[in-house]
Parts: sequence; C-alpha cells; structure tokens
Amino acid sequence: MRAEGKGKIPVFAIFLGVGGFVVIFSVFRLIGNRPTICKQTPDLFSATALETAANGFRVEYGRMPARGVTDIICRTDQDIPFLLALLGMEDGPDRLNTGSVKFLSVKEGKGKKGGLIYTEDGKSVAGLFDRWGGPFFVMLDLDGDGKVEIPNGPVLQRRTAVWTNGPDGKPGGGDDLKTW
Ligand SMILES: [Ca+2]
Ligand SMILES: [Ca+2]
Repeated sequence: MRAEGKGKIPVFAIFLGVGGFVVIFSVFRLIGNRPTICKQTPDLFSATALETAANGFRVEYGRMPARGVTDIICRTDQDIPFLLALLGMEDGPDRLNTGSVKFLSVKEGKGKKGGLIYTEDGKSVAGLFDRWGGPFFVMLDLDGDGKVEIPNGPVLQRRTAVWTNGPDGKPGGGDDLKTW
C-alpha cells in the first residue's frame, strides 16, 4: 500500500506543476493582449450602442428608426436623419422620434474619426466614424420579418446588425468589426 501511495505523489505533483504553469502562462498572455483589447473597445462599443439604440427605438415607438418597408442599410457618414432620430435631435413635424428620446450615447470623435462628429453650430451631426475614419453600417429589419440578410454574409435572426469595414476600409478582408 505504501509503495503505491509513494508512486502517486510525484504524479500528482507533476499534474499540479503543469497546471500552475498553464495558469501563469495564461495570465501573462492576457496581460500581453490587454492593449489590443483596449484599442478595439471604443468601436465595438459604438457598434453595440447603435444596435441597442435602434432596438430601444423600436421598443419605444413600435417601429424601426427609418422609413420604408424593405430592409435597409444606413451609413453613419451619410444617413444623417437616421442618426438624428437615434440621438433625439430631429427637428420639424416629420420627426420619427416624436418624444426626442436620446437612444444613442457615444463618445465624440475628432477630425471625422473615432466617434460622433457634430456640425459647427452643434445643432446637427456630420456623422459617426470608427477610429479609421470609416462609417458604421446599420442594417435594419424594416419589413418586420425578424431577419436581416447581410450582403455577402449570413442571414441573421435579428432586427438590427451593425458593422464597419475595419482598418482596410473595404468590406471583408478578415478585419471587419461586427456585432454578430
Ligand atoms: Ca427583414
Ligand atoms: Ca475590411
């Protein structure tokens, strides 16, 4: 019995030693990766904020924050009325966000990069940009079937999907930022 017990102890010790090494190695890897994670966060935060805002709009008003009956893609560098609707900054009797609720809250950018850019008078916006200066693409389920079909991509069972073209500024290439 004793001999068996002695034989088991070193095996257990080796197991502990290897386990400990794996844990330490993982911790160092995590620390090493941290700067990358931090750099990614603001754009992913904005993308998620757009999605949450569009869904929040729907909950509040029973419709998506755009007009039309077929699914569309809004670009945050061009479709300013869409952004204004999410920000509660629309003006006039035709506004979609009739209660001027602020659904979208994102950080302000600089030089058409890294966030929301206001017009000089502050009454409107010029767009929302990722840190490479590209727009966010927001696909909205306007036909109400609960699905959106991403161009050259999957059919998603959801009402909103957001992405950017990533550092290369072009669709695909493995660097696109997506909320799905
Ligand atoms: Ca749809
Ligand atoms: Ca890309």
